[in-house]
Amino acid sequence: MAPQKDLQKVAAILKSNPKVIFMVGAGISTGAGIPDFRSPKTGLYHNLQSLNLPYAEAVFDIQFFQTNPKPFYTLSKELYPGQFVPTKFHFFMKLLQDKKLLHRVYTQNIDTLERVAGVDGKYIVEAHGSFAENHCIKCGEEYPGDDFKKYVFDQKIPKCKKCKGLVKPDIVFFGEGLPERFFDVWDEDLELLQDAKDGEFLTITAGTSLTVYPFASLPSEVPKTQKRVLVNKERVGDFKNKRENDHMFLDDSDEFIEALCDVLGWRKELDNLVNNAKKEIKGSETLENETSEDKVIDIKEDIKNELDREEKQGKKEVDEITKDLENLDIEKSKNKTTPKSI
Ligand code: CNA
Repeated sequence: MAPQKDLQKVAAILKSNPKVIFMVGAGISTGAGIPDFRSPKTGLYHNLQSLNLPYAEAVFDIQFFQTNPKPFYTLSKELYPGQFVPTKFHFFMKLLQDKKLLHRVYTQNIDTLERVAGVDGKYIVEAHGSFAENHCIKCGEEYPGDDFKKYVFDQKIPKCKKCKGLVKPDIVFFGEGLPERFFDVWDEDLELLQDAKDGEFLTITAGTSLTVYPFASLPSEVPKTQKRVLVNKERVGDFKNKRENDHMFLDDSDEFIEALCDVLGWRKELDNLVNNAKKEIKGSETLENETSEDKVIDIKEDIKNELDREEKQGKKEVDEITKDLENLDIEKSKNKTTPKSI
């Protein structure tokens, strides 16, 4: 639980109307039921063993994808946007937008939950892309989103309508460059940060292990004159060298937001945002009672079922082939006996 004294300091900063920049990762979405990469036991990497990958990151490796796209498509079905309700942390970003305090959201996430929570696209920089568009990795032709989604949910692998190449959503894989917008917008924001008065900006880094570059270097590039907050279950990256202007909360991101909003007197506004959005988002009633651990178990079960299905399918095919071979043998022996009988 975040110490009250530290929460009050951050609340006082927010009350002084700073421009807020978020730098976030998978940890802010675990409360929605989407596993992160690296958390022990619940992280995707821990649970990908069943996909028989040579190494866990291979599922997002462009070279591996070119030879075996199946594990990525198995995982895509689980992570596909539209199945999750944003967390309190996401709605806090929306609350800051409503209060005209939001300057930018740099996200490594591909789940689009910032948008679902109502944050305007002009504030968002999806540094690692998203499922919004898909392209052929061979000829670059765009692939229609609805067709792509259907293939993903049917667990089939879509092929380019033009050249039959493999199709991939515009998610940045290991071995690929980040979108230009990431570099352009960060250049602009960095200039603003450098020219700003002391404490004019507040950066909030949350739910990220700060291990994937170049994103991981953003907090370290924030000038020392500006205040930084870290909300993460562990101390990460540049926050291992604490600055004078830093506030660190080694907490669950949603619990932190609840506690902060209580101190700010914004809790009712936050809860209203959450409740109104939940009413609008289809299917939220069932998801509301499902914990993130339940969802991780669901994902594990889905992967297992998929593998069982494939195994059964494989066995069925082997049985059919064996039967065909047996029939062939019978035919052959018939053919062999026939001439004899002639
Ligand atoms: P990561 O490496 O898995 O790190 C997550 C961090 O968040 C860890 O330091 C955890 O301790 C921390 N954490 C986990 N849960 C919470 C919580 N409830 N409250 C506070 N902290 C928490 O993930 P990163 O984002 O750093 O890695 C970058 C990858 C992850 C990007 O390329 C993403 O595309 C990718 N990813 C995205 C999603 C998503 O879109 N939701 C899910 C899984 C992976």
